[in-house]
Amino acid sequence: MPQKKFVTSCPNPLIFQLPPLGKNKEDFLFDFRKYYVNLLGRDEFCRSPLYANEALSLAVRDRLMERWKITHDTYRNNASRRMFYLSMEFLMGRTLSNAMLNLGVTDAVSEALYDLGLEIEELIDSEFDAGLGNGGLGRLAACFIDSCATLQLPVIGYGLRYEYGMFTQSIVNGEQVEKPDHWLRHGNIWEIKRLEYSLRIKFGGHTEVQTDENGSHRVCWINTNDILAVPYDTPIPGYHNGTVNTLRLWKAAATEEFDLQEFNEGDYADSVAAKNTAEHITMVLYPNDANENGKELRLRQQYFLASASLQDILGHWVGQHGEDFSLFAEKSCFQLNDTHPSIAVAELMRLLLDNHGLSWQKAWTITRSTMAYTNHTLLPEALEKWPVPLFKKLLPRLVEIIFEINAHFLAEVAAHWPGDIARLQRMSIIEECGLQQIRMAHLAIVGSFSVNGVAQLHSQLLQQGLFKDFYQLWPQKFNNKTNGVTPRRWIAACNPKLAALISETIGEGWITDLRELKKLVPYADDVAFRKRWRDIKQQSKQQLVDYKKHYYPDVTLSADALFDVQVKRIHEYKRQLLNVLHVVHLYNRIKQGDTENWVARCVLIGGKAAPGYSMAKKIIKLINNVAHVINSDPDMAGRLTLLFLPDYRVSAMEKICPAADLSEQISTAGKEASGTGNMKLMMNGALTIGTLDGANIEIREEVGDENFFLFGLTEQQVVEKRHSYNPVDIINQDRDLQKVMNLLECGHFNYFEPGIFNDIFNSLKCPNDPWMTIADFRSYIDAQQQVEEAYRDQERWSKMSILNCAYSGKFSSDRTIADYNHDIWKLTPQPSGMLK
Ligand code: 26Q
Repeated sequence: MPQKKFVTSCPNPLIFQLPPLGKNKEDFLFDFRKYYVNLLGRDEFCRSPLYANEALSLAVRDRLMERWKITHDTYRNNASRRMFYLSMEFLMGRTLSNAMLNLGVTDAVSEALYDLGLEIEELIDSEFDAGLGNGGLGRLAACFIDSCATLQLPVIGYGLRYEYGMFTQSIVNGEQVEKPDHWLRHGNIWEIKRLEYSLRIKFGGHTEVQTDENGSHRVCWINTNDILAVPYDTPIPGYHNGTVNTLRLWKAAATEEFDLQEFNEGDYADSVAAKNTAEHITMVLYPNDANENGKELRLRQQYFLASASLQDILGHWVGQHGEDFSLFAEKSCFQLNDTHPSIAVAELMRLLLDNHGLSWQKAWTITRSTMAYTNHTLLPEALEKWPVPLFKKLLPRLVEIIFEINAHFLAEVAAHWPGDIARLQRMSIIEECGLQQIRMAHLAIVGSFSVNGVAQLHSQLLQQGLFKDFYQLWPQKFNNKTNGVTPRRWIAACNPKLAALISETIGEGWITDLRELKKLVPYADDVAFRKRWRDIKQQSKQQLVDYKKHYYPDVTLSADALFDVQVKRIHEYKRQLLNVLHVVHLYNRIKQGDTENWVARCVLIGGKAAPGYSMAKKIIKLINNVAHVINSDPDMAGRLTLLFLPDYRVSAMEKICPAADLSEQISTAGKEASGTGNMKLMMNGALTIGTLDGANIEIREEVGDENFFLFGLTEQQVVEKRHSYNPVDIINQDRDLQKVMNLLECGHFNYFEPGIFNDIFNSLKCPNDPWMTIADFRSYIDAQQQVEEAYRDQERWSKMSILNCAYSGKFSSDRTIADYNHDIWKLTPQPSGMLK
């Protein structure tokens, strides 16, 4: 059945030539009223900030729209090379304040709202986070597309429009309780639905070889159950530059005739149910959890993203160039955000072979010169594999293509290492032992011209360990791209007072060239500057105290305490437990009266546990139980507080990082690929206590070891010590540690819940504990002592804080993106017109 045509004729281009909208206070006053009163039908008696937020967002969006169109036209007219960032996650957080900042209208809007008796903060805070990601990887994608727009690179982000994002977390009796995150409940004004660009995605069915009129063979994938992919576009503004790029997210919907057919057969209820099944595909974001591995729906999601995005891109190409793909590789490039979208390698082959009639050789040359793959983890359980039978049932044509790719690839390996059967088995895309499985990382490496890790150590470990065979075969494919975060959201928007002080001192250049923060170095020795720096930190801490009141109205907290922050997903390798051991150690010291020159400390821990990760959930419970004992003990008052901040998310981090004094980056060396929270905290003047892991190593290199609290085994020592690791011996030889373990194990923190933490204690004491927490206890405690010493001298601390910010320039995602572009994408910046 032919698809409906939505566009019947070309409208007159003159209708697009509207005069540019103003960005003054009066312009916003006018537009705000227009939307609030005329469109939304509200008046001065409406108390909900949601409508004021919507009216303002519409006014801001209008300014994005005009720039969006110009950018779009520029890219089309210049026919420049483009990059497509494929990611299962885009953890965007809120949009309004970032859009105002990048458009340069924050002040005008604040003044307009002030005249109306409205507070900009309240409107900003009423927006729901777009939580379409788990953590680091998803937020990285969001920072990257911000930087691409700021660098004016022709980039489109492709992802999924999950109906439910990352679950919201509340704490009941110390335990995590998950609730679905229905973030679209009140609509989403930032997205534009583009039904006219919907595409069909095939699932199931079988393949057949057919002969066409020229006598050549073509594989047809038939009898499929098709699902519609509907695109929703979100504008991504660059900073003060007029560029507005696109984030295109796909929603699954039932195809119309599919319903109709069943309807004709009288299965009305079934046809409605089928519509529902179709929509399941983009219903919910999968949590980052080993237990969710191998789920059929996840594979459907991955293919849905890859197929919709590639069809969209190829369709566009054909619209411009016809069926001539000779320049396609020169003009396009795909970045795969982990293996999650790596089925794109096989899907691009399928589309080029079956839909566009290219030869295998031509299709493979294009695929291999357009795909680039980023790895984000070394943890073996996170390496995706799919059982061949499942793959065959869902995507029969793709399995054929993957096996053919593998056959060609193994021939190449065999030619390189004749007779090395073990190597063939290790490198094969198909794992043969037991149930046949498809190794997605191998598919990604074989199908890409570039493979990168996300920090120096991580990239090095990929080359020497996990992907060693591939590195030996293709050393030139491998490279490092140390992560970064956008300074617009992570300093300018979330810490406006600090941003103003920095700009007043060194100018505004740092916002788009973060290395300029180095100009702050001399001011670290300026007493007056240090005082202003400290005052701003103090105000941010007070704001965080007010924020936490919402969750803990009864816990008193002084902004004078050292704010010691660990916020990230809860995982054993991130070692929130090591933090807890330290807190219990401090508790013991206070109880013993060892409080001379005591440094008051507030330990803040936040993060979500994957719903199926029971150990992580127990860790949350332990943190809350310890917090309860500490926070209700009068001996601790003014000395030690422990708080678990519920529902950690992007908008929470925007309040937390300006207030942090100490950044806890304490993973077992070799396990955290990079980390990006470490960078956000550093930029906001927090000092790091950390292991030599991920990007911590580079942070320390930049800021100097005298401004970083280092502890713990190195990655090499972790590997070496593993065989002889005996945590019980270590406990027995360390009085402090013994006391900490005794107190924990005697049930002091779970008096009425006996035994609930036994799994945790046993894992700590197990010689096979992969995270070797006990091994790092002593050096961690010593490093924490040095933290206290430094904090006691507020002048010294302020100096170190300023230097941490001053040397954080490397960790701008602008630098990361410039590196990707220089080494991999090779795009030319495309400034787009006069409107800034
Ligand atoms: C896999 C299978 C089934 C369901 C979900 C998943 C899944 C989802 C998300 C697996 C992994 C993720 C996310 C991983 C992630 O966030 N990794 C982090 O990436 C950051 C950006 O590079 C790094 O800074 C962190 O070190 C890394 O842990």
